[in-house]
Amino acid sequence: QHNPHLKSGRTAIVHLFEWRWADIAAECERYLGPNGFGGVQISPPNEHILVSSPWRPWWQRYQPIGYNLCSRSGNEAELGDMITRCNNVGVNIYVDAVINHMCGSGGGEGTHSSCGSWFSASKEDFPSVPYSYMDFNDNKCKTGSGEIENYSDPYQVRDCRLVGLLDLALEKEYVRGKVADFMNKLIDMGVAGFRVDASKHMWPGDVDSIYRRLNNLNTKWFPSGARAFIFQEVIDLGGEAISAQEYVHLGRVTEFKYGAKLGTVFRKWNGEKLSFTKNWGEGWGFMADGNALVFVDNHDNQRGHGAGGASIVTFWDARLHKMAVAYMLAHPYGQARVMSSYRWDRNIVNGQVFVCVDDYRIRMIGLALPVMVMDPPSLFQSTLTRPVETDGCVSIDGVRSSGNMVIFRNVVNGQPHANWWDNQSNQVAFGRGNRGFIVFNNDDWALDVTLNTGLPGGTYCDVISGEKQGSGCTGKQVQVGSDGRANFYISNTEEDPFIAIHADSKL
Ligand code: QV4
Ligand code: CA
Repeated sequence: QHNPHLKSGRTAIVHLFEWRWADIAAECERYLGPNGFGGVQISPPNEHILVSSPWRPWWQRYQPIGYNLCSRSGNEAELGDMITRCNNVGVNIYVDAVINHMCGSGGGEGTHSSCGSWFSASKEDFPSVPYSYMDFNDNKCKTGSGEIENYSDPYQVRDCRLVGLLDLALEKEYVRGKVADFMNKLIDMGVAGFRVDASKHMWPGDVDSIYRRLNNLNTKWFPSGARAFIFQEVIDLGGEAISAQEYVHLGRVTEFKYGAKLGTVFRKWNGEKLSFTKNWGEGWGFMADGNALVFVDNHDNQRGHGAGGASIVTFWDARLHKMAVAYMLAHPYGQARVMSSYRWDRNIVNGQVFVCVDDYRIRMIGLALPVMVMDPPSLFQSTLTRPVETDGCVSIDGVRSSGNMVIFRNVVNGQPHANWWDNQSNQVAFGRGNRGFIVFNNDDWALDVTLNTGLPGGTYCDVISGEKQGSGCTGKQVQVGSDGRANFYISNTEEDPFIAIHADSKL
């Protein structure tokens, strides 16, 4: 089902990677709700293995032990409290559902799991579900190693083990029922839908059967008869046996070409130019607008996992990342998702290490402070929490450019892509009907041009360099004439070489 059921006036989803439920609940009330965010993609809530080598890596959460709802992010009560509190302020919750597999075959035996449930990876025994060896694809998989060896063989990709992960027999009624029970419990608690992990590795017919078993959404927050929003993780950059098209009738699909191409454009690789994005979207060979879930980067390709390639822009390239995220949020194509996770700074006080955890707002602006490694020291990962006040870590600018572009997307929602301009190089501008206008300078020289914005005459506040506060503006001001035309000047040396104005930033 393709509709994210966003509350009226809301358009964007944020992935709060590895955040704790209690922190997300507070963030919904404190920031996401009031600032127009539509929903949160949460990390997998199910019971997962605890990996010791390396110590407690983030990816242990993609190795389920069962469907009890206790994970590194919190327990079932905290999860329920978060869902309720976020729903109550208009922010939907989407669950990352890991249903293709259980833990890795080398996961051992014991109670090293997030709720303490006993399991045996070697015997394929997971009593808390329960699943036994009969519920896995060992006989169906035809490769010698039992692993996916060749991605051009769709049988292997669906029936064999993805990096050693015990592959569930989703053709079995019993297994489908257990997976559906897990998802239905979450639906009844009030979630709005699911990111379906590793969808490429499941037969479309199997997941279809599971989706059909899902309950309607909870009528406390959603219209009666509403079906869960489904967005499926299929990495399709072309050239593989399995295509995203096999899944689009079941729900939306992650459009991985989007971030890969946008990164290539902003990096000016392969002769790409921003001016070539006049027909961005389906014109670039992406899937149909209504099927696409789009993003600049994700938790895998930020970390060198999964596909996407070197072109993906992340917070490591802060300036380009901010521009790319703004481009995505300003552009009408697809259901947009922004990414948050964490960085850490080593801060040693009296022999104790303090972790400075960041959020999507810092992510987007790019980090003023140096980033040491991708992930916090493992010691802290089991208790990762985000302080509400992160002074000393926060760049206030970061709060602005990303958050304000989410508001931009809300303000221009439903308006057509309009008033395109480019300099045949890397300076471009476009509007959204008569509601918003954005100008980018990714060239090595200044932009100085008068453009038709499509907006009513008046003075507008740029929401990138500042924002409207009361009747004033803390950033650049743009004068739009009664003919809709305005002059823009953007130096190529600015930290944020782009300007965005919209109906609600009019002074
Ligand atoms: C190791 C060996 C294997 C061996 C196995 C034996 O490398 O060769 O067979 O042991 O037990 C981790 C390790 C991996 C390890 C495996 C099993 O990285 O080395 O195998 O666990 O223990 C995340 C991480 C993976 C991680 C996995 C499970 O990215 O590295 O694997 O979690 O902890 C493809 C897929 C796509 C996938 C993408 C990463 O088509 O679906 O790769 N993306 C999603 C998630 C991703 C997650 C998974 C799928 C799996 O976005 O975060 O993988 O749920 O493109
Ligand atoms: Ca599979």
